[in-house]
Amino acid sequence: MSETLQIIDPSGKKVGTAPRLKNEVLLAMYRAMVRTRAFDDRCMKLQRTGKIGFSVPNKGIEATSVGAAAALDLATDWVAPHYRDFGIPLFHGIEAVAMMDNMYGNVDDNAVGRQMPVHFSFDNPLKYLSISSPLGTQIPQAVGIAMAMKRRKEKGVCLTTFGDGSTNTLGFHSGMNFAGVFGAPVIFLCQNNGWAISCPVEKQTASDGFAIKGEAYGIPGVTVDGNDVLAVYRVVSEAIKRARAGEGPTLIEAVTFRMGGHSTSDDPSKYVDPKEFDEWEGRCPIKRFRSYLIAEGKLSEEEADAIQAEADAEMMAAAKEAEAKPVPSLDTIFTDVYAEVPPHLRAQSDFAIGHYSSRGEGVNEKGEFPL
Ligand SMILES: Cc1ncc(C[n+]2csc(CCOP(=O)(O)OP(=O)(O)O)c2C)c(N)n1
Ligand SMILES: [Mg+2]
Repeated sequence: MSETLQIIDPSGKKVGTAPRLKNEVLLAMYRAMVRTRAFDDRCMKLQRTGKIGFSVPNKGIEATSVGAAAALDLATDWVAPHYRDFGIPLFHGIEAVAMMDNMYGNVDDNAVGRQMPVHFSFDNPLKYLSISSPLGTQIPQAVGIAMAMKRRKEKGVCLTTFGDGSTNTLGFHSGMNFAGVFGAPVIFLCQNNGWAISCPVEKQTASDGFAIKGEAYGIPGVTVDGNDVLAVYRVVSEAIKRARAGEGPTLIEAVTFRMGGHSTSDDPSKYVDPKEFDEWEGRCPIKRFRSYLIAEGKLSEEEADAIQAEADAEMMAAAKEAEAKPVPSLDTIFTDVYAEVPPHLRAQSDFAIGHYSSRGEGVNEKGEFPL
């Protein structure tokens, strides 16, 4: 494995040259990491109490998502995201309630409940593609976006994020090859979190890490400590600089760890050694950044505690607000695919709506169609 860049060690000590960032940016990064964990924690509780159907644990990944997000210039840059990336929209000002609307699939969810929870679709200004479940599909999409910007001589770059397991998809290979040949301004960020569901990294690939995979495509590969937000910020910023200067793509491997199950449908105690969780708890990205900011005099213990309390309250309120909204109306099942609903779908729609009305079981006071 190539050398792993680290700027803050697990105890919070500075061991490398920190990027020059204003205090307000450092604090925005810290706040986004804490909010990411709070959003994740709230969603896990909502799922366990039967309020939402599904979630994807983000615990442990906060520095990778937020460090990368902070390096982007939203005026020009696009994101083609992985599903385990709550920190990118949260850093970039998407309101937690908009994300909760998707978790509940309520009337204000941009996908009006047609997607699974965690598969967000946001409005601009965040140039953030909708999340799709098939692994790796976002990678060639990112290359296409980047190529379009290059051909139009625009300044933008596209960041795409994906997991270690996703490097075994056709999308990864075709995307990397195309980007290497044509010099697309794209940043490939692989979150190596140790697992693809229950398949460990050693059983996914015989190569020495993931960054080295860039070599075969003529793309520089860099390895970074994915639990060190400043190191992630630095490598992504450098990759963006190269891409903007016309020097082509970079593959970044962020080494991190999934501090939970694959999803709420998974039980990691069946296959992850509990010692691994203990070890990685000692490398917690949030504790590490907090200690660093306090040691540098940029944050006090009291301020850090207040940020935590605010984030917990924010996510609780967002969940309450999303939960109080009605579900989408039944007719939305048939809209938004065709400009004009074709006759066979019109007939199905009339039947479904008529069925409920004739049984006197139309929309209840919450706007639901009870089965
Ligand atoms: C093309 C495709 N194959 C298989 C799956 C089933 N699947 C869903 S998530 C997952 C593991 C992905 O692992 P990784 O890319 O490392 O991301 P992580 O979940 O660890 O963040 C698999 C195999 C899928 N969604 N799409
Ligand atoms: Mg993984």
